Amino acid sequence: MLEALKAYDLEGLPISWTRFGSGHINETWLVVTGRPHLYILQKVNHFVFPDTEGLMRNIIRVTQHIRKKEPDPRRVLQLVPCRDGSLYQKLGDETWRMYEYITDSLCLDSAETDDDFRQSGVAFGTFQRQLADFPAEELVEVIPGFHDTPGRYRALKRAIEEDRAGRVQSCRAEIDFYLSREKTAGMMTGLLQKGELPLRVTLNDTKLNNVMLDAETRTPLCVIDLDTVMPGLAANDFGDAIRFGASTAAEDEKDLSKVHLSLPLYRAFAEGFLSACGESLTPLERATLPDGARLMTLECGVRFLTDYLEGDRYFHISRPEHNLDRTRTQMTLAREMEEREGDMRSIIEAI
Ligand code: ADP
Ligand code: GN1
Ligand code: MG
Repeated sequence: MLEALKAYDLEGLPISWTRFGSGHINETWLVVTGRPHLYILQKVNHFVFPDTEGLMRNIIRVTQHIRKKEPDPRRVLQLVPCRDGSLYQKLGDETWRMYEYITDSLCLDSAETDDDFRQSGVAFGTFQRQLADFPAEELVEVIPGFHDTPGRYRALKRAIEEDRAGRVQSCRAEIDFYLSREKTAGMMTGLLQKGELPLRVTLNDTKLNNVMLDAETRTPLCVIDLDTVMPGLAANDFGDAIRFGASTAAEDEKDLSKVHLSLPLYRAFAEGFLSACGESLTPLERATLPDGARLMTLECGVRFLTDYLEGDRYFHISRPEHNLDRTRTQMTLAREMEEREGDMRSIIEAI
C-alpha cells in the first residue's frame, strides 16, 4: 500500500492511512494529508476483475462523460493522476487507483429514513439518465454474464457437484430453496434475448453504500463503485438496490426474524428512481421492475451460497459462516418478495 502511495504527488504529506468502508470486493484506504486533504486509495480485486485495464478504461470513459454534463467535482468520481500522468498503476500483478475523497458526504449501509432511500433512488436513476446517450457497446464487459441468473445457477450446481469445501451436506435446506426456484431464473435474460427489453448502461451493483449523499442536505452527490459499469438491464439496477436497501436488516443479519421486505422503503426508492429516470424507461421495463427485485435477490443468494460451497474465495468474509448468513437473509427476502408480488406491482403502477 505504501508503495502505491509513493506514486502520487498529493496536496500535503500523508499523515495517516487506514482501511475504510464496508465493500466486499476491493481493498479501500482513506489517506489523509497534513493540509488536510483526503483521498481514497484502492487496490482493485484481481481475482474478481482479471481485466483491470478494461475496467479502468470503462471508469475513465464513464466519469469523463458525466463530468461534461456535471462539472461540480463532488458530483462524479474523480481519479487522481500518478506523477507520470497515468490514472492507475500496476505494481507487480496489483492494480491501484486513487480518487478524490468526496467531502462533506455520507455513505450509508442502511437508510436512516425512507427519504434517504428515496434519494439513493434519485442517484441511481440520475446515473442511468446521464449515461443514456453513452455508446454502451464501447464498454468492456468486465465480468461476462454478471447478471446472467441462469449462468449463476449453473455455477451453483457445479459447486454442489464439486463440494470443494465439504459443506454441501450441512446446507441442504438452502440448496433446496434455491434449486426449487431455478425455473424462474431465466425470465429477464429471456426478455433481453427476444429483444423485448433494451440494453442500457447500468451500474450493476446498486447497493445503498455505493451512493454518496450530501451530509447536510442528504440529497445525492454521485454514484461510486463504478467497477461493474457495463451494458445491462434497468430492472436489475432497480432490483439490486431493493434487495439491499429495502430490507429491514443488514445483508448478513444472523437473526432472520429481523429480516423483512419494507414496502414503504420499496415505494420510496421506486418514487426516487422513476422520477430521475424520467420518460426513458419503456412500459415493459417499468412493469418488470418488481421481477428485477425478486431475481436480483435470488441471484445474490445463489452467489453467496456458491461462494460458501467453494470455500469463500470471492466475497470478503469476517467470520466462517458469513456467506451462509448472507445466503439465508436473501432467502428470507426472496420469499417475502414472492408473497408481496401483488403489492410490489401495484406500487409501481400507482407512481
Ligand atoms: P467495494 O467494491 O469494495 O465495495 P467501493 O468503491 O464501493 O469498493 O468503496 C468502498 C467504500 O469506500 C464505499 O462504500 C465508501 O464508503 C468509500 N468510498 C469509496 N470511494 C469514495 C470516495 N471517492 N469518497 C468517499 N468515500 C468513498
Ligand atoms: C459486491 O463491491 P460491493 O461490496 O459493492 C458484489 C455485488 C454483490 C454485493 C453483495 C463486483 O458488491 O455484485 O451484489 O457484493 N460486487 C461484485 O453485497 O461482485
Ligand atoms: Mg461498494
